[in-house]
Amino acid sequence: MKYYDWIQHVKGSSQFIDDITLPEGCLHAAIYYSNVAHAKIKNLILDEALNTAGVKEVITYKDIPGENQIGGIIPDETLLAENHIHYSGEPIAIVVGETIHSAREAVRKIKIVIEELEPVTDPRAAFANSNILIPPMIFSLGDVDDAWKECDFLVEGKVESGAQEHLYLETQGSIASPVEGGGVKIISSTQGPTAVQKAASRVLGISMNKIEVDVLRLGGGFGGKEDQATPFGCMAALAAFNLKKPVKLVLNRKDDLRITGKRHPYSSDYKIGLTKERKILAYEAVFYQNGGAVADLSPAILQRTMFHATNSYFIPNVKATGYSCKTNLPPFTAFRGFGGPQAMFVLESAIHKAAAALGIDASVIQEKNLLREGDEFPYGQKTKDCHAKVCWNNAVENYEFEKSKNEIAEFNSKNKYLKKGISLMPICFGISFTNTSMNQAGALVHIYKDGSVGISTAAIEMGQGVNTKMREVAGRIFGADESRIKMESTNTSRVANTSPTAASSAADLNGKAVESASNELMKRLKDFICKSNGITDNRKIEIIDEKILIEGKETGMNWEELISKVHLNRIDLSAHGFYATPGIYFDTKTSKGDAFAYHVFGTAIIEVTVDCLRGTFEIDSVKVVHDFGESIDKLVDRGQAEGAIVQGLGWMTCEEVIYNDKGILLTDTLSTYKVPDIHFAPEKLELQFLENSSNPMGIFKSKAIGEPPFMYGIGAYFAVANAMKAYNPSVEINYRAPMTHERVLLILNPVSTE
Ligand code: MTE
Ligand code: LUZ
Ligand code: MOS
Repeated sequence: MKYYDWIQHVKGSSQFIDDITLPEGCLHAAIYYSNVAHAKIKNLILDEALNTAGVKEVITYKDIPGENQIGGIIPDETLLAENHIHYSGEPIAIVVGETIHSAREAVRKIKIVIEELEPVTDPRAAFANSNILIPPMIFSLGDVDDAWKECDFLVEGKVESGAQEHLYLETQGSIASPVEGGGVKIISSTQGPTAVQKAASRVLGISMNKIEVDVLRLGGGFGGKEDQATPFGCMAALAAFNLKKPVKLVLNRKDDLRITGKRHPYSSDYKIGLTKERKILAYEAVFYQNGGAVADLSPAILQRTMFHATNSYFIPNVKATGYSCKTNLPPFTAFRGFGGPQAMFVLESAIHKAAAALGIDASVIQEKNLLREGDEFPYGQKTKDCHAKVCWNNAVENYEFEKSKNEIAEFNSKNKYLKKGISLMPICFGISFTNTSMNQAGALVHIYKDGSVGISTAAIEMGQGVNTKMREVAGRIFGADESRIKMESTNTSRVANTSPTAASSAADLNGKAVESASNELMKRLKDFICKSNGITDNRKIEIIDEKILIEGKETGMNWEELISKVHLNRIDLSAHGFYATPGIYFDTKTSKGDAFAYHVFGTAIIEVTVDCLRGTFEIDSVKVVHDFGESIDKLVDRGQAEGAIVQGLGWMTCEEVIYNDKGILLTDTLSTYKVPDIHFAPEKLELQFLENSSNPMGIFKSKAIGEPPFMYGIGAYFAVANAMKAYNPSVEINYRAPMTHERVLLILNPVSTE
């Protein structure tokens, strides 16, 4: 029987951090953080807080035994602010109390004397002051400067895309306990257990082997816990270490919203040049990434922006420049797509604007320029098994795009205020961490002597079904029933040096590690059967449905009997597997290389209806042809695609994170920040699995699914824009996302300022 952990979720029996039975004497921590964006700290007054009933300690940077440093890529991030505040939400002190109520009460009693400084929130303003987090990045192909002369049409413009809140259902949290020998065990809601372990080792000034990080599952991560679970793991560990007591730190929603970073807002400029035949000859883009106050993952995210500057299109002359700008906002971080969506929105905007100038449908330009087999990306890699065109063609034909277009034209001619719009959105997303060294994973597989199996990997289960896939991998190899296979928690003492579960590659990397360990165990089992039956060739042995077969004939022995015998014969029933993606590399000096194991392709068709009087709209349908390779589990993959699509639609059309010009988050509640719900979700969401797609680089020939479908959501922006143009052909689309109902209303009915 297949096992899906959502069965447990709906029964309420799955454990998250807040469900864990606390150890005796466990203390509770709350964070005191800044409510101004930029300031010098003159004095921190803790007396009243310390005198609060039940309060055990207030921890500041002065109490850190090791280094006050948790920066992952660049060491520019303190765990607790020292003398300078860089963003509103920046942690300053940790209050530890007997109850969460005493800790929170004491937080309110901390007083601070500051000298406020002028905050910068706009990336372009930061750039103008040379406030950049890393040196500029440039990716280029051909020569744009030569190519402009050859173009028949040139269009330039500016594009803005907003931040996005992860809104994982489980907020950030950790429980840390001191262990003998001066170490700590951290139970953390993190996508990156090794990141937590390494940072905690640095903060506590002890070696990594003294820190054990354990993760059962997350109530969602979406990138928000790739790097940003780390501070909370470290804070709980620091408190537990200093007070020699277990400490629980779980953020309430408001603190989580205010403290943690979100998807990076981008402000970009572009220039695009086309020939008379609608071929894109040249494209130049400059991306101003709003990085926030510290680097966090911004450099890696900016790099993925560069990689995806041309999305699913071949453009012979490209120049992409990226600046990661330092502002006084919380550090923006990983979020599904990891900078890719921001890049793709810019190019789609350029195509849309060029099409409008030419008086044609954007789909004409899109189709004409889709990637073909062997085309070169600006980073030098060439497409292989390129499915851009076949996905597009299947979508257009299977979903009758022309017919829908005509029906929409018909509808629009009959309705004055209600207008429909349609758009196509092709995607191409590279699979692999762009930092080659991160493409590795380990697995530890035990077969217990009763025939049951326990598997540990580096993968974190966060709702994406990676554990279901891991069980499928081992089950297929062992020929054993999946009900025998249990996925263990992810634990740094069982599988060490893990890359975060990210970049959509957990199933591939960890699946291949499980495959390798399982194959090793299978070899031992088969060798044993050979030996006890006087056979030399172990290829004659098979295990199917738990039955042991020799040359296709049943032996009468089953899995349980076999395992018991193997154990009595003193053969090791445990194996460690390891996988590192072969053949990938990337030279950061030249910005060239085969950075990705493969690419994922697909095309979506999106239809919307806009009420042009009120500005409200509905997403009528999203119809997709997506390249899943040979899906390991269609139910899981369909769920991933649907979830990603709705999240992408949300980013483009309803979710609006607002910081005021003082750098204060205004949308710090769920009544002011609108996330997609079932009413928002498209009335119709159709998904076709591209046929005859295989993928030698994926686990069991499947393709990664976690992030790519997010980017179909971009199409919604243009579907709404097209509906608005049907209402008023001269309307100026400003290419600022999200296109909320409010924005639609204001664009269609500009408010006079006179
Ligand atoms: N699905 C659920 N339910 N919850 C999540 O947090 N994260 C997404 C995606 N799907 C996420 C999810 C992100 S950002 C990534 S990178 C992938 O899952 C990671 O898992 P994978 O590598 O197993 O696809
Ligand atoms: N994380 C990372 C990622 O460190 N490198 C990546 O390339 C990446 N891509 C997508 C999501 N997370
Ligand atoms: Mo996903 S942004 O790679 O965690």
